[in-house]
Amino acid sequence: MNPLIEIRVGSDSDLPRIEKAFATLEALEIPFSPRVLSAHRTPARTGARTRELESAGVKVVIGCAGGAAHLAGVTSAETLIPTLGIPIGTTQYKGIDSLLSTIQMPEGITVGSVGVEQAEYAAYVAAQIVALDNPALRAKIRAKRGLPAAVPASRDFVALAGPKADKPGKDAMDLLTELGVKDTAVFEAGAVAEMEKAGARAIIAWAPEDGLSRPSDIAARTDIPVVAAPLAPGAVSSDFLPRLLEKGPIVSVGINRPKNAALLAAMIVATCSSAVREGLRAHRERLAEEVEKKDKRLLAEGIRKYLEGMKK
Ligand code: RP5
Repeated sequence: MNPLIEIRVGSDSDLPRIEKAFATLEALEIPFSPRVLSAHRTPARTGARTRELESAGVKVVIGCAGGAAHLAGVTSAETLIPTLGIPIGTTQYKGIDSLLSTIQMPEGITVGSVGVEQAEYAAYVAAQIVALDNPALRAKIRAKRGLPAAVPASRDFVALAGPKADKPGKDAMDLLTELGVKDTAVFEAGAVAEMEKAGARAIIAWAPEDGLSRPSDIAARTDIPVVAAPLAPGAVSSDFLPRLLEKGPIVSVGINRPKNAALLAAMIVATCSSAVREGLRAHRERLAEEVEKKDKRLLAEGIRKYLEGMKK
């Protein structure tokens, strides 16, 4: 059977560190393909394989690397299938370097990261995405996770889970609509049964500093993939993201990136919807055009005039 999930590592030294991901997918009998593809040492091979993923029928890709952990990010830049990241622990920084370089993506290109070496959680989130249109697999995952047996039907719908986040919530909803996910709604964080009943294919859970456990509390009660959207008005302590990602299975986007949470949710929906996939494709093209336009203007105007223009 064709692999539905590709797990790529930056070095084979990463393989033993994420053994639980392989064990989890084997137990669920989900075909996966492990690859050694480095963002830095084999960029051409990595890019070429990434561009093949969609036509090869891969539904989710997981990038796993340590230190300057760019593998998941460069993967996401070249595909529209959901990209998850597993940061590997490092001796000097205890993996916070890997976590930050995996998760803190620029707006428009998104990675859903688990915590440092939380390989089992990454495997579960990937499995849950793959299972969205497969009630038998959903039932198997729900049984393994100790969730109620009834499998709710899902549709092209994204749930946004409280607390109220006005501007980020509006940004996320507007982008989801633009991408073709027309059906979205806001729920109280505790209303997990309602989110299931509504048929959500993904849940975006806001995580302010005083609500860091909210996404994992929701995920503990459902097999719908949960994307955490951390929000912080200013500087945060270095354990902000590790605390958010302590429990799973959840993935998170970078801090104050509600649009990246929406993008990842749309990518999850797009695994079942060609219309949303087309919306993502058009969005990606527009994003590239905007940056190209800036580069061309910079080349034409030179640095001084460009900087002057930026002050206006
Ligand atoms: C990263 O550098 C790899 O993903 C790995 O975590 C780390 C060390 O790689 P090796 O020196 O063991 O090849 O790119």
